[in-house]
Amino acid sequence: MPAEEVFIALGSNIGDSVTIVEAAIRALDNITQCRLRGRSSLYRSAALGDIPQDDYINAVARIDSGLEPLALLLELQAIEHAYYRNRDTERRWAPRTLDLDIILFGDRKIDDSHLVVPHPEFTQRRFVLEPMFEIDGDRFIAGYGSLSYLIDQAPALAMEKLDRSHD
Ligand code: A4P
Ligand code: MG
Repeated sequence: MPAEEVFIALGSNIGDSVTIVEAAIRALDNITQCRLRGRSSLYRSAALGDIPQDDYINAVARIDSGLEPLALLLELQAIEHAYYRNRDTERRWAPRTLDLDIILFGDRKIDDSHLVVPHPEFTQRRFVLEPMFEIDGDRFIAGYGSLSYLIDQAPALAMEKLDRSHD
């Protein structure tokens, strides 16, 4: 089966989030049948949601996946667990060590009890759209529009790009 292009959003707001997100991006390249093809800078963004919490470090990576979506999701959850994320005791929107979300998986539309793709909230999240734009500014997403259009429509969010001199 030919590899499919997948966009993955990464977020962390507990611990050394810069180091955690950088390590998670590298870990994506080690997933079986997957290759890292691109990545954004890191961004610091104000936490979205009702619970007051620290800023997030966010980024987006693009990989080629020879794995099917649910198999890739399991691999991503294994990476989350490697950073001690405790899913059982977390509330939605609560702070987390590492969150990996599949944003796009080729052109697929998936509505499974374990996986919804495109990610249902990606158009509302500047911390996903702006890093995607950095990787692939010309992208047109079928059923949604161009990334620049989506960014124009997205709610405002306090956010800054971190410099990449540590790369
Ligand atoms: N799941 C369904 N679809 C997907 C998908 N496309 N990618 C399922 C990944 N997982 C998907 O995930 C719960 C279940 O979602 C998984 O078991 C999987 O089967 P989770 O990560 O434990 O759940 P959650 O925390 O309830 O939801 P989610 O969507 O990951 O959290 P959010 O909505 O992403 O919220 N503010 C800023 N600035 N930056 C952030 O990164 N993140 C959150 C977390 C809140 N505020 C934020 C940020
Ligand atoms: Mg998640």
